[in-house]
Amino acid sequence: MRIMILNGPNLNLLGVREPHIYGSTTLDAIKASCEEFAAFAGAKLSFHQSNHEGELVDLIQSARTGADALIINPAAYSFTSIAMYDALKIFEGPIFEVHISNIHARDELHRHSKLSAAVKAVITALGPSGYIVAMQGSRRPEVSSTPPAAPSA
Ligand code: CA2
Repeated sequence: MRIMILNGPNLNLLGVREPHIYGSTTLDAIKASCEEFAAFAGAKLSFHQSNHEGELVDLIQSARTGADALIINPAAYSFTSIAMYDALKIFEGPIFEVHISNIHARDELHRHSKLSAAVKAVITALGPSGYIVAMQGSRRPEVSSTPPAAPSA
């Protein structure tokens, strides 16, 4: 099982700014715990962060041949990126969208992810452990590779 984890803009600053919203765990620490779980589960992990939408689109496209499951915290691009939505729709394996904070309890700008309609599951508000929950989910036999139907409107 090959798992790719993608992180969007500003997540490189986790643990450095706004700990009251995003906690004090750094992205390096999240990466280390994901690597630890991957070793335990016998999965191959690739872990990335980018502040650039096009680079994230390239990584999602590369997952078509390089990963069996995709876990993505798109950060602010959750709320804006049709390009990432289109790229996610092309990936055939299960996709998990992770948010560290509770996006539903945020202001209007941060509440509605455009990408959720293209993913298998959304894990929000569990803090950094949301990444591990997503990794566990990606290994569940009942998680089919069939993406949900696109909304009609
Ligand atoms: O809760 C999450 O994981 C988010 O995806 C984080 C995004 C936010 O736009 C989403 O609504 C929810 C923001 C990531 C910005 O990360 C920062 C880290 C430290 C300091 C400032 C921003």
